[in-house]
Amino acid sequence: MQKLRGALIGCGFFAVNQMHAWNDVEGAEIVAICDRDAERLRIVGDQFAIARRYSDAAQMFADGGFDFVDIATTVQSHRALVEMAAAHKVPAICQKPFARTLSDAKAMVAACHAAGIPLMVHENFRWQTPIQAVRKALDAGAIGEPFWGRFSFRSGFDVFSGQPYLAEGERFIIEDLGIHTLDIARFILGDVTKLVARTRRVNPKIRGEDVATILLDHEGGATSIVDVSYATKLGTEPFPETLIELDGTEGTIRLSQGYRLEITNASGTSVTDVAPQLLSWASRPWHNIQESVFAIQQHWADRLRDGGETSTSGADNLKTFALVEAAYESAASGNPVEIGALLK
Ligand code: NAD
Ligand code: 89V
Repeated sequence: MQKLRGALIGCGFFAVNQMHAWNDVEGAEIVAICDRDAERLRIVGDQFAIARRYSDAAQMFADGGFDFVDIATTVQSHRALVEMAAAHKVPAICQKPFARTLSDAKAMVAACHAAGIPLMVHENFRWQTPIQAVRKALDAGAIGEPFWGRFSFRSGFDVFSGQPYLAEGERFIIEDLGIHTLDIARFILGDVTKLVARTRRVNPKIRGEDVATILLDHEGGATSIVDVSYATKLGTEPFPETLIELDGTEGTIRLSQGYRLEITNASGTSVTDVAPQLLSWASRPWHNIQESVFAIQQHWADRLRDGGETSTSGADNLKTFALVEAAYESAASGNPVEIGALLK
């Protein structure tokens, strides 16, 4: 089997995980990289022995010779780079947050659709082992019909040292982290019709909000809470675990700190360890995220080969991105926001 050849744009903090994961993905390899920062290009090129290096994405696309592009830059460049991929008919993966605005995100999906190329958002959190375990338990009917849920990420971890730009934006936790938690809520309980949100900034050294609480109505009738915080100082730091509580007609699921999955139903209570693997290149506490990076990239390679739709396609991600926009709108106005109107 000939390997799919990929090109990666953006050789920053997180791209190193993506490069390691591409080394492990069966059936794909990175053959070219691009970064406008010469030092980042050199570091990543040398670390992963990539000979084809570019400072300009347009030049890389013009030279071609790859089957897909992995866009690992920050949000400002996503629309231009996805549209460049569409113009060259190159299937594209784009990091989250997908775009700066929902209208940009819609334009990106439309451009790839018109070009006839697959587009996947690198929304990896739903690919984490503990999240997949919750989904599997629900699919197996372990708790009947879920009617209530809580998706919680509360931490005091210093994310700003690795990603200084997170302290600078007008928007912070919903756009950067809550976007994952909202996607998990959709993945577990289905699409959302309406939400209401409250936010605040506790850390005076950053510009955006670092705490958010969001109440969601799901299409299937369930109600859930998504609560996220980077201002929560706990005895044992849980970063980067998403904790889940689900109540169903036949039982309950609790995914608690330490990757402990407890399921209670008529058969009694079972407890399972759903900890992620520590991949050879991974390091704690990031290994949960790092393993999901491998999983989503393997999924991309598999779907690119068989022509199937990816779990977090651009079209799917519009429904997560709409929740981000709705949460900011609701926090600003104080009112609930209907999601259907945003997606029209
Ligand atoms: P970063 O600033 O460390 O790296 C971005 C790199 O892209 C920089 O080296 C920059 O020079 C380069 N770049 C930007 N625009 C470019 C362009 N037009 N052409 C070529 N190079 C360009 O950022 P990061 O922390 O690595 O984050 C990158 C993305 O990954 C963000 O969107 C972030 O939200 C996301 N991220 C995702 C996860 C996750 O688990 N899914 C975790 C961390 C970061
Ligand atoms: O996953 C992310 O997008 C990261 C972090 C986990 C630090 O929020 O930015």
